[in-house]
Amino acid sequence: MINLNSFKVQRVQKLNEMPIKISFIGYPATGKTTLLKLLTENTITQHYFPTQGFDFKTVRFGNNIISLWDFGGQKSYLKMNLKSFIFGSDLIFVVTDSTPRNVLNSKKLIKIANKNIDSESHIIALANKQDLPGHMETNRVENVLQVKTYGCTAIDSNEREKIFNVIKNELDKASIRKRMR
Ligand SMILES: Nc1nc2c(ncn2[C@@H]2O[C@H](COP(=O)(O)OP(=O)(O)OP(=O)(O)O)[C@@H](O)[C@H]2O)c(=O)[nH]1
Ligand SMILES: [Mg+2]
Repeated sequence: MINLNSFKVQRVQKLNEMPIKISFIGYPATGKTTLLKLLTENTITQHYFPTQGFDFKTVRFGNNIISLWDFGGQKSYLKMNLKSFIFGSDLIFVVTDSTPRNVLNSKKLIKIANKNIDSESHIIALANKQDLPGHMETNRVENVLQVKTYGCTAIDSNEREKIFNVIKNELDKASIRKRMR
């Protein structure tokens, strides 16, 4: 069993001095690993290898170092470890595949996550797989989830900048919230 404590990232005091922790959670095959690859390697492979446990990558983003955490979505595993996973996150992205069923499941996941975060963390949703026929539109996903939601297509390398802008936007908001406290 992996000892998660050794991997915990400390809470950010000043955004440009310490690593910022961003977590990606969501049920299996919603596209979390693909998103991380898009952000850190810009490689797109469409093979599905379920993430066993978790993975993380570090990127420099302006003056900040950001650690991106990718948590495997297997239900029993996720439920058991969610609290440790998201501990100390500055942002938590809940990734859904924009199907009605998965969006409803993601709503439940957000509820559970909300019970396990402190006031410093913030939950945002990514409505992924917007390229697939029959996908729910982003505003409909947002209405269901009741958290700020951005639409995306993680297998499209042109979306890299857009997703970085989402991160930048949300980190700016997080920084403003911190200053206001
Ligand atoms: N059509 C489409 N397929 C996608 C998109 N994003 C990811 N996929 C595919 O969905 C499958 C699962 O993607 P992953 O990124 O491995 O999913 P995951 O959320 O990390 O899954 P777990 O590790 O099991 O939790 C892969 O075959 C991806 O290529 C997308 O935006 N559109
Ligand atoms: Mg994965």
